[in-house]
Amino acid sequence: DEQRIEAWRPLLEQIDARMELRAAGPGAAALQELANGIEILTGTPPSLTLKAGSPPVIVLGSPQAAQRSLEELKALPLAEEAYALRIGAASENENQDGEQAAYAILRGGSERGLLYGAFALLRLIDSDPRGPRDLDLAESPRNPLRMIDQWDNMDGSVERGYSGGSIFYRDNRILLESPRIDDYARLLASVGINAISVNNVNVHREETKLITSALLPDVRRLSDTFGRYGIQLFLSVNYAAPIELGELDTADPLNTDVQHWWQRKVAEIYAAVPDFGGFVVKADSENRPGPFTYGRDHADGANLLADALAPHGGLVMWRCFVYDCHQDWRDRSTDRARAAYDHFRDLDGRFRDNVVLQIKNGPMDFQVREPVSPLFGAMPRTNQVMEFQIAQEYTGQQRDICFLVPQWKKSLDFDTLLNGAGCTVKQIAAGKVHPFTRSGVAAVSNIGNDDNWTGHHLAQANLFGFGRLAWNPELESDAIAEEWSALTFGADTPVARFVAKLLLESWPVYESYTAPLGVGWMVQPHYHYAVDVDGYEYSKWGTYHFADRDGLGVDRTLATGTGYTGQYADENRDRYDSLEECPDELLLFFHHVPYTHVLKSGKTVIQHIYDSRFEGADAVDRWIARWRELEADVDPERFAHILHRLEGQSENAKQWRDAVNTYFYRKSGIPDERERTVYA
Ligand code: GCW
Repeated sequence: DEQRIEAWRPLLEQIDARMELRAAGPGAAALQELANGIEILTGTPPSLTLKAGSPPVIVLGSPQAAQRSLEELKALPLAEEAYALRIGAASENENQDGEQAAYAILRGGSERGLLYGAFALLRLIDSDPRGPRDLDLAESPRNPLRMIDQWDNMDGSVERGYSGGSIFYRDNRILLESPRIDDYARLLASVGINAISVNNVNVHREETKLITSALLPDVRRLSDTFGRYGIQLFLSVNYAAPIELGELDTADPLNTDVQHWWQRKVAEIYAAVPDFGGFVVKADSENRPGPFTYGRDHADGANLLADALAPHGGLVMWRCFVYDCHQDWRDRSTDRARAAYDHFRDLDGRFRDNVVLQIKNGPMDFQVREPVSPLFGAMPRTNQVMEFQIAQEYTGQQRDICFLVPQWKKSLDFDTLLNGAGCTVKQIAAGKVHPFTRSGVAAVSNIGNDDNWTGHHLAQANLFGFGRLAWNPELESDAIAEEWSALTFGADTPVARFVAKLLLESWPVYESYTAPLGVGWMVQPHYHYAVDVDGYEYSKWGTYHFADRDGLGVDRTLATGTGYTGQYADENRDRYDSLEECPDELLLFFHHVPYTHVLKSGKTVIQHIYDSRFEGADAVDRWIARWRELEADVDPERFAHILHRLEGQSENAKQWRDAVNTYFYRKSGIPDERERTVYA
């Protein structure tokens, strides 16, 4: 490690920067991050010169050696968020006296691009075991919007937060004095996030006041903190704000008083927070207010806010998580999976240009395995972003390890076939399929005020991974896991190698001891951690597995089920409809089958249930054994913390294994072929 850093040293002693001389912009942040990062890596702060100039560039190492490349790079056309990085490390850069004349040049399409480049260079130095080498690279993000949603409440709690309390709020105040907020902006910028919404989509009484004159000055300071790192600030708003703030007695989107109210309100917000990004809205969803109250639809609702925001360049991120959460389990015709598409699809073309529909990756709710939401891409005239959940609500709550990058990639790679082959989610999100004016990806954050940010130390990999994937969805899961592990545990170390492996195994392992074959849920109601096979079976939330003595699964086919499959393009519909072609991992999402149904793997469903529950629990125990072997290679604090979490995961996995196996043994009466312990 030290040798590698030594090899970099000639490039890291001197920094010459040219940019506009603004103290609070991303360019200044780029310089500061580089200087700071270099000092941490080498122990010596670089010498620094700063002059006015455009486009923004930073030269590290020998300015003479860099000269010719610098002129070339300056002339390169770059998109606003893009950066170019050129490194000259080879020995031909030695000057006559035989001194190293290595250099690195960073050029941004803007200061923001420069900041992304600075972080990319630091990542390279710290994670690439090869050391400095000649490199010529230009990158720009695939997704225009790369957004993080906080579900933080002003009382200091975090909805579905598994890492302590909020870093943003306590006792209904904004924590402006907290250095965590500044560090969070740095973390997010380091992986290219460019937008953040800072309060829960469930907007309660106190948060409704974030858009009032009492709190807007504090919101401005938050906006400045994130703005310095190129991140635009959004707020979640309460659809009924005009009523709840005591100013009107209706929130009807077609009422002119309501329209004027929002116009004035938005003008007031922009006067106080000039760089404001816009609103995130959860309306008519899980008992939140919305346009349905007034007999209006979601286009009316979203356009009301969009019209108010448009003159200021603001966006409305309108969530599509709209379904009946007061369902009757006896009613077999209602299917929650259908809801988003049924509510929104026919509104295509009615939304303003500055509305972006925010659609959860699956049609249900962030389960360990779901098909891709059929609404994504199905509205060619409406901007869309896909919403992921970094917080592990249903995937182990940051107590169990579940590296979600492979799951997200599965969604992003899905071919919707909506305009013929190649209409993948990632292409649609990038705005390459439909003429979207704004699009991309958003995700629910997993951080809190725990010292390690994410509860489980290894859950940091999910936040990092989301940012990397949002920047470039073509990155491979193993590359992201390896990069994070190297940055966190040292490049090319046994710990980093094992952690990367563990991360990559963790989603399949988590799936293998929890709800089988795409059926979902089976969790303790409300908390959503730990097994309760029938926890939601007779509930109003619309989340059933329909297990009986003969079989299980949800029939969502066109012919005999809820017809959900009909929401996909024909070829995808046919594949899901067909018992033979439906992928095993989603079988029970789409079909109700007997326990004796034979999977493509050659196993019966019941035997698959038994086998994978045992395999999952065993895998966790193998991780523990390997982790113990690494004790001498990792600091005691992280060693103990990760061991402790793994032991908890092992217990959870066994609890799931036994509860699920026993449940299905009792239902089916079919014993495990391999005669392992299944409790009666
Ligand atoms: O998954 C569910 C969660 C709710 C959440 C909701 C949503 C913010 O259980 O806690 O509310 O999704 O996405 O709106």
